[in-house]
Amino acid sequence: MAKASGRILLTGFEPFGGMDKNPSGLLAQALDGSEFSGFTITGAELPVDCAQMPVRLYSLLEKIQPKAVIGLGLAVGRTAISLERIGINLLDFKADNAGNGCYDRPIIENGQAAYFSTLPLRAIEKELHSVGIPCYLSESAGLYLCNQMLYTSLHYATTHRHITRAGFIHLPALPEMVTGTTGAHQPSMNFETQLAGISHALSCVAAFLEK
Ligand code: PCA
Repeated sequence: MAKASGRILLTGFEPFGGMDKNPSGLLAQALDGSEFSGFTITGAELPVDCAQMPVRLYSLLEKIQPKAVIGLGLAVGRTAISLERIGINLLDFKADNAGNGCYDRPIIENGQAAYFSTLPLRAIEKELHSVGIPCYLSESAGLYLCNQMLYTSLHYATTHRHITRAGFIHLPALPEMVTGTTGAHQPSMNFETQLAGISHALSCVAAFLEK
């Protein structure tokens, strides 16, 4: 049997909301070029701008033609790595980095209400727990850019059959983000643990793509 090959697109986001870092963008950068079961990771950072984010995402998807796409994002307050189950066709937020606000706005006009993630979520959960990394399945990716990225990727995958798996993973804040004056009392996870967690998630996805 020929060895599996191809690309997995791993995106993260730039910092937003007045924070000076975003672990998701740092992880996408750190994992760019790495290999899992014959699949090469293309790591890229997306803007926190609801108009520009899809433009950048579509251009990456067209250029890279990945077999799977995994979005990463920061959700301050999450206690563990969270595997999002569902992306919904709705945006509702006050301001992104470009100052855009959205109120009760569909992501895709007349698009279906929601899509389920097609990542092997239970397998990823099991794998992370087996190596001692806290993680859980989450029922809401919010109504901001991360949900937009998740819904947009799953919608794209319905018409671009080369993408067989798509989904989104939210990350807790980094310790240094919650030890200043603003983040006190928030949970955190260090970068090395997040990196190990996302690496294990990528091996799981690559193993599923191989089948
Ligand atoms: N988190 C935000 C958008 C960018 C990010 O990293 C979110 O949860 O929607």
